[in-house]
Amino acid sequence: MARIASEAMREQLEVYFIMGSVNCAKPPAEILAEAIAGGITLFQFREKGSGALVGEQKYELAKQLQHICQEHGIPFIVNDDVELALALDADGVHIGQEDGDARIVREKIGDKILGVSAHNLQEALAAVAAGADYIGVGPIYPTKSKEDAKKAQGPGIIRLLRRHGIAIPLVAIGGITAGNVGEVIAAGADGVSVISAIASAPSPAVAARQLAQAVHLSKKGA
Ligand code: 3NM
Repeated sequence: MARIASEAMREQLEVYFIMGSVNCAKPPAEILAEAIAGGITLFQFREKGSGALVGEQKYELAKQLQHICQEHGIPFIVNDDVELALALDADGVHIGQEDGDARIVREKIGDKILGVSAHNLQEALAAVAAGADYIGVGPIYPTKSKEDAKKAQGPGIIRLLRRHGIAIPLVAIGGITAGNVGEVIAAGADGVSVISAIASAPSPAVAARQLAQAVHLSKKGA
């Protein structure tokens, strides 16, 4: 297996759905299946926050969600937990700045997809040097889905990273809705990642479809 090509990565980042059991008011498997029906392009299992599952229960949920992704050809990324990603032979790992050294994660996961969260230019440059396949930049807008989220930076942070030569695939995160997708794509993001816009929507399928349409429209206009 070779590292993912950056054009393929950019497409997979278009509608990147992230969730774990704490984000779901109904069974996570149901929400994921609906989100896939609506057109998400990538999924991240992020079992974090108060009340998050651990141990066997976390493993079983991950396995169930991975199976749904596999049935529909949606790559399955694991947040933070490299051992879980390797045990499941997941498609990739996403790590935050607190989750350890990206270079060490790259060594452990070989050619699997590596995503790294960055909040400023220095972190983004370090992520590129460590071998990230994409960078998650946020929070762009205020979010209630991450307990220790930093201050919202607005889409200007994406423009700043692009202006300073960060050319690898970038996905925007934090408070993204179909209504503000246009601004982040125009600023230079390849896609959007969301928790609540899909997981808390009355219809995850409709929400995913609206996000996908907004991304496609914005990319055409770009
Ligand atoms: N990471 P919502 S913000 C998981 O800034 C996560 O790195 C962030 O959830 C970062 O779409 C965030 O509900 C939460 O705002 C995104």
